Amino acid sequence: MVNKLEVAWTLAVVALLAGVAAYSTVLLYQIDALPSDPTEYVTVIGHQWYWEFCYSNESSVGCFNSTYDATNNTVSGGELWAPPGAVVQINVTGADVIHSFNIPQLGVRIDAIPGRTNQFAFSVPNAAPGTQYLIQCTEFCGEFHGTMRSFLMIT
Ligand SMILES: [Cu+2]
Repeated sequence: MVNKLEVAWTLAVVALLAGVAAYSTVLLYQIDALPSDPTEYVTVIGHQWYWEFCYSNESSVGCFNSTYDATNNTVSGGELWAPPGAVVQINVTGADVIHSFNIPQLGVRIDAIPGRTNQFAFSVPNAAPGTQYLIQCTEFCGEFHGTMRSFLMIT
C-alpha cells in the first residue's frame, strides 16, 4: 500500500530538483554569453614559451610577441593593453601545445588549444594607467613554462 506522505515528499523532491536544474541551465548559458559590444577584441596565441597578442583596433594594429625576462620581471615586444574599465573579448588559441591563459588577480582563466579558438570576455578594473596585472600560463607546457608570463597593462 502506498503511503500518501511518501508520494508527497517524493514529488516535492522531484519538483525541487527540476527547479534547480532549470535555473542552473539558464545560468550556465548566461555565464558563457559574450558581450554584444566589447571595447576591444584581442587574439591571444600561446607559444612555447611566450604569448602573442593580435590587435585590430585603431590604436594598436598587428601582432606582438610578448617575451618575458625573469631577471628583471619585465616583458619586451608587447603586452595585453586595455584602457581602464574596458570590456575585453579574448579569442584564445595555441600554436604548438596546450597552454592556459590566466590572469590570477582578475579570475580570468581559459585554455589555449591548438586548432581551436576559445572565446572569453572580462572587465578590466578602473585602475590607473600603467597598472600591470600578471598573466601566467597555467598549463604545464614544457621547459620554460614557469616563465611563460606577460602583463595586462592599463593604458
Ligand atoms: Cu604554456
